Amino acid sequence: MSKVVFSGIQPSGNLHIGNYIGAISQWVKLQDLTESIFCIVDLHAITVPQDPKVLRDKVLEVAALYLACGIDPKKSHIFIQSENPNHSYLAWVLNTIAPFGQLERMTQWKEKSVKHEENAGLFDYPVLMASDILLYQTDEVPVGEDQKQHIELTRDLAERFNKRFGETFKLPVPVIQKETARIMSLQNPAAKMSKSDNDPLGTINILDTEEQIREKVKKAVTDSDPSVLKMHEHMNFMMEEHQGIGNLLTIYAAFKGYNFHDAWKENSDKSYQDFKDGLANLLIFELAKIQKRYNEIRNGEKALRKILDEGRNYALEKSSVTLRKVKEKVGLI
Ligand code: ATP
Ligand code: LTN
Repeated sequence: MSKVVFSGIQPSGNLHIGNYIGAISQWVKLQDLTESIFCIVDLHAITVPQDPKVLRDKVLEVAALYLACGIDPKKSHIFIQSENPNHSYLAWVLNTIAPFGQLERMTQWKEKSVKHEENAGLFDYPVLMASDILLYQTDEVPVGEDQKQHIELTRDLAERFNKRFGETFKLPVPVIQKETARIMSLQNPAAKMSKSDNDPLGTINILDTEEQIREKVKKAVTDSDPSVLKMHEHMNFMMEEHQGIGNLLTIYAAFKGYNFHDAWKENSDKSYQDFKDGLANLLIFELAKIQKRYNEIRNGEKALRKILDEGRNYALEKSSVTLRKVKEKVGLI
């Protein structure tokens, strides 16, 4: 039996190259080898304020981007979280065994609760995420580094439940790529590239125009020392001491399909300006391919809706098997 892979992205803003490199590009590789389920997690997105009209459109945008980036509906199942009520049902049950103190220690909660108005949904976010994963008896969860803590919590909740009520859930493991787990902001290389960054120059979105990409790469922070690119070839050192330039090399490597060292070798003789010109051209070329496919998919939304309907039916059927077990164990029938 093949492994089950589950992952998701919130439709809470514009998808950026960090989401693509850290998450989606891994999914594309995994879908050939596993039973893959990819979700658009709209219930998570509403834990911070969203404009309802924009949210509705963003859900379709993210779905179309999954496909445009290479998720193949013949190999993977794609669905919208809120169309499968089993997720919120299991979240409620898991809430009753989730330790308050552990939820308080979640980094994402600490960061988001100061940025936004606190609400119980934001606090409970990781329990809903655990439900997403556990409902499908998931083996592997391909994500960026920032989600590792949430998957540890998911495992803890599964173990607690299994111990208290008997074997019910499989324990999932995170799959995190070493070199590309954390793409940093182009303006503040100490912070991760993020949909919710207030500085638009820090983030390159998958649907950015050629002009936007050129401007953002041109203005990206590099280093006050002009010889860094020539002198330092080791990724760990670069990411610790010269994060700006190390991050740009990581992005270059990801879009070329190289490792960090090969990207360094190809660019080490260049000035920052020439390297940036090459990086901008590469991003424009690669993102244009995704954008072309994206526009075709958005122009044929009936086909997209059909893929999402099939995904929802599959998700409902598969998750209902686990939820039935949970209800029986807890005494809810
Ligand atoms: P937000 O700012 O709204 O929290 P985000 O940009 O951090 O959003 P998410 O929707 O939280 O993006 O993440 C979707 C997936 O992309 C997750 O697997 C996450 O780990 C990964 N990811 C997000 N940002 C990066 C990044 N900068 N580098 C690598 N992976 C990332
Ligand atoms: N919390 C994740 C999004 C997310 C997710 C999931 C990822 C929700 N449910 C299940 C993997 C598996 C985030 O903020 N990136």
